[in-house]
Amino acid sequence: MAIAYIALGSNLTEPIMQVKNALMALSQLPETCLLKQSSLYQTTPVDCPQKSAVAIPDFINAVALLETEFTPSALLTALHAIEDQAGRERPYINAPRVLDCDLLLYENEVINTPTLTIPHPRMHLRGFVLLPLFEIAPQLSLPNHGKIAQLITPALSQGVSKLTS
Ligand code: PH2
Ligand code: MG
Ligand code: MG
Repeated sequence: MAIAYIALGSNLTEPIMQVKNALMALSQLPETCLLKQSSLYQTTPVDCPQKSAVAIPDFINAVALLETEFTPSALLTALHAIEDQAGRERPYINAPRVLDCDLLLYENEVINTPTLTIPHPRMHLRGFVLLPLFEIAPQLSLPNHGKIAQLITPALSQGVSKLTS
């Protein structure tokens, strides 16, 4: 069994429901156990191009910890299937989305292929990933980037707040 961390995000079509449904879908994957899930967080969009006068909606983000028999590439395929099931469309880079499921970490592996980069290349900079990840794995160290406790300080000012309900 391998340990994997997954980031979930949504800013379209009832994002809270989308992220909750995605957590349920992760818990139902075969040969996989959902060990931990973070709270849901409301987060300010980062690096999202605004294509019209309408403001980009805030995101709902969360992070999950899985134990799985899936290989990294099989897990990636399963995550894409969960996104497709939610009706994900990809009109342009970082477009608003009903659901984004990103594979952040798989064991301590460093993987660089055309379709998969682990650790996720921007996770060490992004509060919407780091704060929920810190909630469920405060002792974690990221390959190449060190302890999460040290990474979260600059991320605290990025507009990430835990949902209370
Ligand atoms: N995802 C992105 C780009 N920007 N910003 C927030 N707040 N939350 C996200 O999940 C997010 C983002 C690319 O996947
Ligand atoms: Mg993403
Ligand atoms: Mg993605």
